[in-house]
Amino acid sequence: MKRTLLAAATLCLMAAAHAAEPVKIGFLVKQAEEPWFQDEWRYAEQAAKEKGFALVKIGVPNGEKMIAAIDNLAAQKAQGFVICAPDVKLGTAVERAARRNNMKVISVDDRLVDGSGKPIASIPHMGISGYAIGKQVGEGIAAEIKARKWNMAEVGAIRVAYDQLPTAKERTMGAVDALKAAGFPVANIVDAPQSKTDTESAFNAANIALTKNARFKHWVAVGLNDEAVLGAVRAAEGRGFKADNMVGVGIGGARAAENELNKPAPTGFYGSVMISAREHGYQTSVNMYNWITGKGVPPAEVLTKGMLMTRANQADVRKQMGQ
Ligand code: FCA
Repeated sequence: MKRTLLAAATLCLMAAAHAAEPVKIGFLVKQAEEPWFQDEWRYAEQAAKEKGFALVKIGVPNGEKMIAAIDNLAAQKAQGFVICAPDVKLGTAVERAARRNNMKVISVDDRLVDGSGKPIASIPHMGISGYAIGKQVGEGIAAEIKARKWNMAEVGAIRVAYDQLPTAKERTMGAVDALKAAGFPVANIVDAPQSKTDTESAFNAANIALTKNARFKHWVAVGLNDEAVLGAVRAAEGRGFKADNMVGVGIGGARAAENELNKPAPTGFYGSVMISAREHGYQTSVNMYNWITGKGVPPAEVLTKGMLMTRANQADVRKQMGQ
């Protein structure tokens, strides 16, 4: 009897000690300078304040820095981390590093894959529904082409491409499919592969596409995010295609898009399908906190939605997206 009581008491003490251990969560992102990721961090901070855990934000621009960051988190006694890795093919390395350090891991935005390119099912994921959101981009552009009464034969479409990232391919192919469904000529769609997912690389890629296709009177542009489309818009501007002759629709809706849509005069950046940095930053952090504290295992996969935001409806869209 005594021994049972003692054992029970010990168990209670152990549980209490465990509960008292401060929760520390890492939030690792591939491009810390991008407004989208800064927003995710901001919302993750909000979760940290509300739930009372420590948040460690680290930029991980390459594989080496990523592994160092994970090991560093372990040394700081973090129990888990949320990650958007610099390359989805690092999936197995991420899983191994987490396991080695006895940490939990959730991926955000970019789904991690194994050596054969298959999503790693044991890592819970929150991403966007890339193809559906891409379709919203294409539909928005098609509607604008119609509203402007452009002859589609005279319109070129730039697909700023980063096909090694599955979500990027899904997004831009969704956009292309929507354009095709609206009767856009396939032969007028030009691929512009970017070497990195930033504005400068998109600018360079779009410039080449524009040079090679001088026959078009108007242009439209799609890409994986606002930065990609902004690059194409700037390149088109450089060649005299301004707001009247260019319709670019991005994906994201963070500060880059906000700045552009609030310039006194419209630019070729017509709009952006806004996605939820709040859900990606806040909810993944809360899911991780709940997982660590035994309150529940995160859903295996969540795919979030977007809304087309233009100059005309931006205030309303922000409100509806809770941002
Ligand atoms: C990817 C892109 C980011 C953002 C995010 C949701 O990681 O690179 O710009 O769109 O998905």
